[in-house]
Amino acid sequence: MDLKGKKIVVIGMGRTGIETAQFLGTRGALVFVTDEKPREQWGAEFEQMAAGQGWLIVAEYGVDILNEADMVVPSPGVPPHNNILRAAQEKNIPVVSEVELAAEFLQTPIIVITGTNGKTTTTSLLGRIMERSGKKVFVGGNIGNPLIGCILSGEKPDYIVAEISSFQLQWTDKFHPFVAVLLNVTCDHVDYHGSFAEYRRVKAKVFANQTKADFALLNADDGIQKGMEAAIGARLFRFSSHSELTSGIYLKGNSIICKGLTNGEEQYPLSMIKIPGRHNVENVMAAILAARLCGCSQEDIIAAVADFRGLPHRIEYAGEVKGVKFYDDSKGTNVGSVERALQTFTQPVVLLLGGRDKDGDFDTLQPLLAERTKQIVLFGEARDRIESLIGAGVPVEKKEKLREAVLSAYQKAVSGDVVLLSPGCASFDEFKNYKERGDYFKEVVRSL
Ligand code: UMA
Repeated sequence: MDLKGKKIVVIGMGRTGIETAQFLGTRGALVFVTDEKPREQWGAEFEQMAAGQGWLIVAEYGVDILNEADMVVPSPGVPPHNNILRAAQEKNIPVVSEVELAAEFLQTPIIVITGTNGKTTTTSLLGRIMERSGKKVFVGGNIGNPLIGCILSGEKPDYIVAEISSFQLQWTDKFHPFVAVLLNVTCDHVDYHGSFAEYRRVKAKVFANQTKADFALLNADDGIQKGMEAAIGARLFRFSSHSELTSGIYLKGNSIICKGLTNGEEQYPLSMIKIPGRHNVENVMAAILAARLCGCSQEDIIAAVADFRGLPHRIEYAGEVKGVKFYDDSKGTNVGSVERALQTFTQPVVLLLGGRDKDGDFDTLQPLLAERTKQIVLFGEARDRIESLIGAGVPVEKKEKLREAVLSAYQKAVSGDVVLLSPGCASFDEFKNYKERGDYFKEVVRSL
């Protein structure tokens, strides 16, 4: 792709937009940048990048920015129903996501981890396994650092391990991973994509350009993925925590068994996994398969998995007060992740649920809530909607803010119970992001 002299619009001056603009500038494009936020709020990183650059033009946020544009690169957070994006499509101006642009210029095999839940854990673990195996690896994407940054840094990794969200897949057409892992698909981001069906369609795009030289790794236990298999051109491997497979990787008793990669059968001890829950066994199995396909040894895999203690805000132990254990699952921003978190515990759970709603299908939680929770404390903007969906099977309390909700949850708990923050919603009604919400939760717990 020749970018020299092209007029390219970049929407959103967050991390992705800033690095994309910078990259386009280095390739000789004329870059028009815009953001719905006023310029004073774009931040120091933008000012630093933009200082004295003749190729960069700050333009007003609106459809006029498209005049004479050759291409638009939206930040992942800009929804497809955005006015500027709609107008670009009407004018037949290509809309291209940052990951698609980056992949065009990267000569490195890309291992993609996508799915509704478990992406960050699996991506981090796979990165660690690769490093343990002596491979040079760039770990990026939705995990926090855009892929385009790999080009800007001048690094020449052996592999790119990328956490890719549905937002990043939205505007892809040619994106072509060497290995694509789809961990699971449950309802999420309906407010962004318009429907669950559209979200599923976008997720399946990760396989769209793969060929027989590539690998697609699917979750055999996920019914939604069965419907995707027919259209996949890559070699398929599956993972399962529920049933034996003739080819792929599965859990059997206290072992993880991998078949079909080499002539024999490989076994990994379940005890090597230090992060809790069956969902994490699935994440580990997916990482093992991907790592083996990239030439990592069984020995290095076992050592890296055994060392991996998980990530903050993902069912993270947050302390104990008078026999009540607290867990921070602030990253659990959709209903599927609440389900996974609840399944991790055998003790009675007081569940903190709420925040900013993403049109989650909370009604589907009813049986699990009845089975695993003794009390639900709803908080934040979504509290009334969630209450109307979860039924009357479990006692419910409602609080406006997280702090009051935690205090109330603690009052309802007795020694031996678990208080779990697994909100099933975004954090933006009260916090900057899920990290801030999780840190605040831990602070309140410490103050008890
Ligand atoms: N903006 C507009 N118009 C809009 C929407 C946003 O101008 O309609 C502007 C905002 O004012 C802001 C900028 O766009 O200045 C923000 O863009 P962004 O939200 O895309 O943020 P980035 O900083 O570029 O971060 C993005 C991902 N954010 C989202 O997908 C919302 C980050 O994932 C990712 O780590 C980063 O790129 C690097 O690849 C975050 C996320 O929440 C963690 N992801 C979602 C999730 O995991 O559920 C998908």
